[in-house]
Amino acid sequence: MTKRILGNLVFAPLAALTLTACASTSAPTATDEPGIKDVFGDRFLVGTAVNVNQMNGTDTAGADVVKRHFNAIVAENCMKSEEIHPEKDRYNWTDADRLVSFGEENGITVTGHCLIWHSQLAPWFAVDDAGNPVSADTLRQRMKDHIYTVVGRYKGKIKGWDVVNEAILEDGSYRHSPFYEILGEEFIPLAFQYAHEADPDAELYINDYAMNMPAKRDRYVALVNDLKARGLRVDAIGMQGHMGMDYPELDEFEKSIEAFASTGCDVMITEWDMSALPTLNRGANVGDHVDYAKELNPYPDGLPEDVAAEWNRRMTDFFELFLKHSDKISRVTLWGVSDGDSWKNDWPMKGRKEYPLIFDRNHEMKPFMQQLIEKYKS
Ligand code: 9MR
Repeated sequence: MTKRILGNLVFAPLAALTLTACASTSAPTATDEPGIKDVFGDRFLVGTAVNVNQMNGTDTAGADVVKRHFNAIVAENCMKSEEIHPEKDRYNWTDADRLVSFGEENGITVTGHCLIWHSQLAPWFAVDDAGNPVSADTLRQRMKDHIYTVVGRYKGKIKGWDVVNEAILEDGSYRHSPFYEILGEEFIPLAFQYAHEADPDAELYINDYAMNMPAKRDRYVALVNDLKARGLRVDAIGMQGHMGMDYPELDEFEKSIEAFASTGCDVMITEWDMSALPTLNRGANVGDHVDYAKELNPYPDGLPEDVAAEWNRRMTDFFELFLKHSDKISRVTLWGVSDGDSWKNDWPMKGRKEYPLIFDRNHEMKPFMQQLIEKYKS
């Protein structure tokens, strides 16, 4: 990994020459310039994950960026079971309702994230009062109640749901989540069945990270084909797209776009971001942590020009790849509005200053997207 990053630095001067605008960390975007959605929105939805501050009026600058540049939003956290259904008999709708209203008021498509996920799982969901795993019947009923209630509340308002998130590991095997441990592989078709019953018009997605990995790719193709063969609705396969400077390889990512499209589903890039720092951990398993060390936080005062240039170049390459496959890709969503919002500032090491998104900490657009807008507008 270190070798690869150093390799990038060797070629950085060349990148800086070809991407001259990258020399400045950011440049103000003129207000008469089109937004990202104005330029690319006819190819695929252009989305971002939003946090509660952008929705509750605390972060108005972030909310303004959302309105100006994006035509799709997804809840970064407030619809996860731990947040929206913290106790068995209590739902917390405040933040989710606000997000859905924000979408309605601003003509922005809303995606629901996520119904069945092992992480941020409400603590009561899969255990009994004594803390022991519940029976298969009980878990099925709890899944059904949860999905019916959450999906049902936003029927007609949410375009589609990440129904199952991160069910498969990089080697293609099933993750041993509580759902898998108690129900086996059947938890996936069940979740899709319940979601469809709750809102027959809603699109339904299956979503995961590291989707460029061949074994994972093959498993998802087989899994989705199986769901479809059972007559279940699956509209899209979500490739989260948490990236770094040395992963994934563009052609492996492309192979997955093509393989997923071969199932007849749309492909969605659902959580796009790219770490600009040396890689500590690939993928996006939120449970992974690295202890803080100053030397692992190399750019606390801003990205060096050569690293910024290389980051912009890689982002351009991936965005051009998404454009190339826009007949297959129905949405490209960033995982956060501006660098300061990103989960990557805390993962895999807390307190690491990151630069993974399209907008910097001052909400200014980074050069690669300015250049793409210039190239494709009109
Ligand atoms: O960005 C989210 C972060 O704020 C949360 O603390 C974290 C905890 O579960 O989840 C992050 O979002 C994850 C998403 O829901 C699923 N794929 C991986 C994302 C990054 O961890």
